[in-house]
Amino acid sequence: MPLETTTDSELQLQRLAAEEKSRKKWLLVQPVSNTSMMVDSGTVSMPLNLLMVATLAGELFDITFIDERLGDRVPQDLSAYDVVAITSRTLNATKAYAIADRAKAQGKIVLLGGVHPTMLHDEATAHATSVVYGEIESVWTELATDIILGNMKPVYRASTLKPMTSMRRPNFGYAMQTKNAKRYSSRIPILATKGCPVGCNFCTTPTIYGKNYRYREIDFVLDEMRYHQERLGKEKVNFSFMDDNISFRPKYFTELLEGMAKLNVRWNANISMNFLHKPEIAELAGRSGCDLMSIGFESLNPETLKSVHKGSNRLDNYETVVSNLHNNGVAIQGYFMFGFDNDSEESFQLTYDFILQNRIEFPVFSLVTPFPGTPYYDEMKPRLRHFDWDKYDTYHYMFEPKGITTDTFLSNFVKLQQEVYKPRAIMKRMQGKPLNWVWLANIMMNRFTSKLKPEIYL
Ligand code: B12
Ligand code: SF4
Repeated sequence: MPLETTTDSELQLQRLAAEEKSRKKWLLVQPVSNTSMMVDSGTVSMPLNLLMVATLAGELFDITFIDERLGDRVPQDLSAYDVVAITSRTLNATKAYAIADRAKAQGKIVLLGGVHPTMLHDEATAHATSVVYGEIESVWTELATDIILGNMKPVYRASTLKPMTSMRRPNFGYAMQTKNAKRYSSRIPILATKGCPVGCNFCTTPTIYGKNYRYREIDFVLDEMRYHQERLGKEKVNFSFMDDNISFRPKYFTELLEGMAKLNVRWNANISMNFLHKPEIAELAGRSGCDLMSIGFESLNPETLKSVHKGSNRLDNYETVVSNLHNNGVAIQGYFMFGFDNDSEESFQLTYDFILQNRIEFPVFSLVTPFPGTPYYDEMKPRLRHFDWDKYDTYHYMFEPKGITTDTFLSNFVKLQQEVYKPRAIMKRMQGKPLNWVWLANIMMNRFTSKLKPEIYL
């Protein structure tokens, strides 16, 4: 998709908005999921996706912001609003649709956006006035104009993506003024890049944004960080990058980190390990304040990595990546997926050994989940056990892998988690590491995993 620059239609929208007698009232909703797993529990991260919607829409409309994960609930009577706009991933799609249906029945303009409505826009349009495909920024002028004129289309999909240079600084005020805002993590979500051309077949990003990789000017990202430092009156502010893959362009990534090193901030991010085996990158990450990197190791089986097109992962580099980061004081949240056709009983033992030997601080285990709309979903659809979106949370069993029976698989999956989070294993992985929230996460995981039973995954 090509990129777009400013158009006359933006000026026309401003004129239309100025002529409006009263500003339309929007209710923005982040629905809580129905899952029983530890997804929306405890402290939750501020939803940057809905905040970006609020920031844009708030320039022209009045906004009320509800995050159900904080305990707030959408009122039954929606007469105070003209537009009800809901964000949805697959795990909360059922919830999002129920709210959307209620709002539609009350005659509201209902907007559905986010990953799930984008991937399954035919399904979502049945519940909404309009579905927004992908990011709101690239369709905003057309969408806002149609809302003011009351002339809605079923789907808004951009033929060109806006450059990220035009991205607004998110207005956190919308989230912070909600009653239970103290349940938000103190880490500030921030975005430097969008997209990831690696092309893993189970991931939604390449399907939605193709091979595009866009980034903001480094000065804008650093300015946003400085703004929060001034607002909070301290240098050591914690930022959490929401990027799909912040390190895809080495030059951009290293320049950004050099800038951050001068600010004295702390940060964490999702990262692919394409060039993390280079010691100078890990040194720069540590120097620029990175305290945790979330890395998708996914599997220790080269055939599996090949089959999901995870070209950024080289098994030969795993240990080097880990030791480089550890040598520079960066902790690792390591993601491991199970349920691939190549998995066997041996896969669990291999993963356990890797985690213990390499002292991965915060291992996270999930079950392979083919998300609707991805190439992997199309491939696996005939073998999927269910289409209950509430269970598409990466913690439910989706299909029987070819190499192992369900019972053996699930009992090994439980055992692995319990072993990794036993006190002795925690000590082996964590001894000598800073006493911070990662320790706390391990203690919580010890309690959580000790109660696990294979049945909960079904
Ligand atoms: C950062 C991230 C996280 C963070 C922060 C999440 C948060 N608080 O928002 C953490 C680590 C906490 C997380 C957790 C999870 N995540 Co996550 N995460 C991401 C990631 C990499 C980026 C999301 C993001 O914030 N991007 C930046 C914002 C600005 O962009 P955006 O989300 O695309 O939003 C834009 C548009 O979608 C649109 N839009 C969004 N909502 C709406 C609403 C309306 C009304 C409109 C008009 C437009 C609109 O406009 C927005 C602004 O541009 C995405 C990948 C991706 N690109 O989506 C995965 C992703 C969303 N995560 C995923 C998953 C599976 C999870 C977990 C279930 C994992 C787990 N088992 O714990 C949990 C679920 C948590 C929850 N309750 O939703 C999947 C979801 C797949 C699916 N089909 O549902 C994704 C897509 C990755 C993938 N595998 O493909 N995640
Ligand atoms: S490296 Fe991560 S973000 Fe990129 S396509 Fe693969 S899973 Fe998606």
